[in-house]
Amino acid sequence: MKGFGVHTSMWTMHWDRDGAERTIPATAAYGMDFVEIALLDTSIVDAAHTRALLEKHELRAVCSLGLPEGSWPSVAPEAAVAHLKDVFETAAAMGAEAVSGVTYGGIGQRSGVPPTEEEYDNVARALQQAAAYAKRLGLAFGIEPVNRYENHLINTAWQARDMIEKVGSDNIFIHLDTYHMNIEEKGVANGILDARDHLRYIHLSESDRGTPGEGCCDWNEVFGTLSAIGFEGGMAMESFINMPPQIAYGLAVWRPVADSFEDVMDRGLPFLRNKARQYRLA
Ligand code: LER
Ligand code: MN
Repeated sequence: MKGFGVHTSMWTMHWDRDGAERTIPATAAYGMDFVEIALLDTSIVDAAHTRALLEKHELRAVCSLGLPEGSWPSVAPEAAVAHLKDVFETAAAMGAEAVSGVTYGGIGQRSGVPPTEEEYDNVARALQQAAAYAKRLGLAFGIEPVNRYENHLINTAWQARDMIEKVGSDNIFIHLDTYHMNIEEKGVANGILDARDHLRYIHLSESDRGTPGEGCCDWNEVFGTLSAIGFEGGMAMESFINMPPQIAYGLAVWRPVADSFEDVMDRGLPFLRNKARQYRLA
């Protein structure tokens, strides 16, 4: 993964033929290098159709998801591996480079008590099997720490690093998100430095999930630290404009995060591109 991308939440969270047809040409028209496809329901996906559209518009793709209840690796590792294998097959058939996100649990999964060693052992075992399957399909496999209100297992870059070292597979990587780091890290630089050797992907997401540059994320710290570690991975703008209710619930997004789609694409995206350029990341 390399360059600048955008999450499909800008256009759709429903990846059927119609969603793909609306999203891929629009993403290409904004000059993106890749699109991040939310792969929440593989049964509605026409992978060959997506692949053809990606090729036509010369776009690369990364897929992301959070696991549904019933397939949470800490409590149901076998079901988690089965779910991830199905996602990997669809992602590979589309021609995606990686599958990432809350691949170690659910968005909104919380046990109500601190994580146990048994939960982490189950997660590590499931991720190890999943990573091996992803590798056979030529996919990289990411884990995205999210804030404490969305999941109780992996909230910081350091915890993600611990998990990756426990799993030990060479195609697994850390995927950070500025929104979550702004809540959980003692400074965004700390998160990036902790992830460092394993960091291959980052969500550029404002403190309120709205228009980048108009919240309280410290973007100079974000891009300055990425530049200092020689980051060469993918940077995906993530702003939740298009939210079906079941996703909004997990993310706790209860009001529009920006006045319009144009606010994010026409003001937020140039802001991020300029910052990346300022710090010699683009
Ligand atoms: C969820 O909060 C999030 O940041 C998404 O990227 C999860 O995949
Ligand atoms: Mn994210």
